[in-house]
Amino acid sequence: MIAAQDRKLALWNIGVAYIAFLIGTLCGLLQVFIRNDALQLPSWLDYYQILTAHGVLLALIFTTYFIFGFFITGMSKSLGSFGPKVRLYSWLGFWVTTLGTIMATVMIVSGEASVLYTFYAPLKASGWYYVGLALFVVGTWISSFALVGHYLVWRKKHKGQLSPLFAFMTITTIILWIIACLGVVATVLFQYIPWAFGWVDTINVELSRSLFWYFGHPLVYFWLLPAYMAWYVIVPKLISTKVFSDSLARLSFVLFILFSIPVGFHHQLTEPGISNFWKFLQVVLTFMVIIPSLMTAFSMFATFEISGRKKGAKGLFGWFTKLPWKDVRFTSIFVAMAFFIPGGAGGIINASFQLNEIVHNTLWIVGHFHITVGTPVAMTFMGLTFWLIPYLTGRKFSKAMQKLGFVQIITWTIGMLLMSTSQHILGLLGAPRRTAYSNYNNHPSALEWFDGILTNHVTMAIGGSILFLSAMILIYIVVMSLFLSPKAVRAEDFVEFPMAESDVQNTPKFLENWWIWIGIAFVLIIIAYAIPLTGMIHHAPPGSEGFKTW
Ligand code: HAS
Ligand code: CU
Repeated sequence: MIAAQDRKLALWNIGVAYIAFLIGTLCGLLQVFIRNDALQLPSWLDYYQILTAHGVLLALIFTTYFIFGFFITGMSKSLGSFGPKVRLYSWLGFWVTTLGTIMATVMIVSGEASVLYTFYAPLKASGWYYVGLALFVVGTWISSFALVGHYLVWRKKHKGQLSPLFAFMTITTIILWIIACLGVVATVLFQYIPWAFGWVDTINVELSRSLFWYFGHPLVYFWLLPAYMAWYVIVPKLISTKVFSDSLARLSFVLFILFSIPVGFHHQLTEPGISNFWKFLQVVLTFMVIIPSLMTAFSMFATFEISGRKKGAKGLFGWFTKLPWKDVRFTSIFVAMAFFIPGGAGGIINASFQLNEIVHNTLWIVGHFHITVGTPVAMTFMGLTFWLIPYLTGRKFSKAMQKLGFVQIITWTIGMLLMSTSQHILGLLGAPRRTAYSNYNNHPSALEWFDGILTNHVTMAIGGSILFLSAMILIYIVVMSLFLSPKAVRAEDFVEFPMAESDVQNTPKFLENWWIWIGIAFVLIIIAYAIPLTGMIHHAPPGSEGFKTW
């Protein structure tokens, strides 16, 4: 078991994550009802306010805190206990992040920041909202540097050795995060804050959006990579085998450093002000960033097959029956992976220049991110939660809890299937996103479209309600594992951190030469962004004043 002080640090991070999860999922429930006109909100609360809270609390706060909780635990386990300095900076990072979180949340709740999690200008929130966001990012940087420090200490002591796979992947994710945040920090500090506090009158809208998406796209891989870490490092252990290929795993991670950043324009394909050439270039790079995910899929199937064959499986698909389906830690993650097949395919559709015209700003996109971050990532985190919290608290994860865990992931699966399928189809039929609801002024054809069994806002709401039920079961499991389950006493009751072996004999050393990857990443970023961003600054139309539309 890792040092008590490191456990405390991890538990505080996971605790905040689940507070955000509780409030965020409640907001999600309210939303699907409002879209059905089934709910009249009190005058101090409105749809966009709830939508902002839902996006920020789940996509940003829940994920980030959970990720740091997971990283802290895994880094302490794979590299040894933190030194006093690393601990100090980790706490400092935690509190700065939390201060930012509280400021941003207070602004949202008080109705001063109903700008959604993308905070597109010229929607204008209170300046303190942007200050909160900035503090949030700075806090995560401090926590990140603490982990990097821990890693550097290890490397000094182990000259010439490759670091353990978990540590390598943590560092990759952190590098990606720090480079990605440069964009959002630039726009928040130099554009939004001066504008929101009234020091300048107008804002360059196109530039602010582009800097946002420079950050916004790699943000999705900041969520995904920790899930991939679980797939590469935890899953093989759960199915009693080793990591399929250490070099493949590391290579796929460094490819994310290269290709996940210079692709933000694929969120802006319908925007004027960026020429087709630059959009096309970034679309091509987007197709490059699909490759490490395909490598991951390949690697997962190989892992399953090797494990299955070892257990006597025959034939093409015999391994399938040999997987440990009764182990909720495994089944949850398998379902998460399965969701990512349509999730990833949808991403490829979105990224296709012409097809984007059809799906952009419709409910299809909402469907897309609920089967990328909302299930593959979130359900992987759930699968980790089942053992991570008991591991950290030294409490039991009983048979009854395991059963409840199954109920939780099954309800999440059903709820998400209903909700995301209807969102995808409704989107294709033209239902917009980022609006409370629209049936196009009761136009007959819209009424007809939106009245099918799956193409229905009611189906979406039923799905949303099942999801909320599932979330509450999870909260129950979390509270039990944190405070109430009996402490483990006998050796066999202690919950383990399942970390698989990974053979590094054949792994090329240059994979851990970070400067190569950071260098190439910056070259690609400059190629993709330097000219179009300069153009946006030099040929900017008059800036926009702010609007408060709520
Ligand atoms: Fe995306 C919009 C393109 C992946 C999240 N995306 C979004 C938004 C979010 C989001 C939140 O090009 C909305 C932002 C907003 O508010 O406006 N996305 C992609 C592409 C990928 C992709 C090309 N997205 C993600 C991931 C996310 C995420 C991951 C969160 C974690 N996305 C877009 C585009 C838009 C977009 C456009 C803008 C749309 C617009 O117009 O606004 C790729 O990375 C996907 C690659 C993935 C694969 C799948 C590999 C499969 C694996 C599973 C193996 C399964 C196994 C199990 C082994 C190719 C690894 C076997 C099981 C069995 C049952 C057989
Ligand atoms: Cu993207």
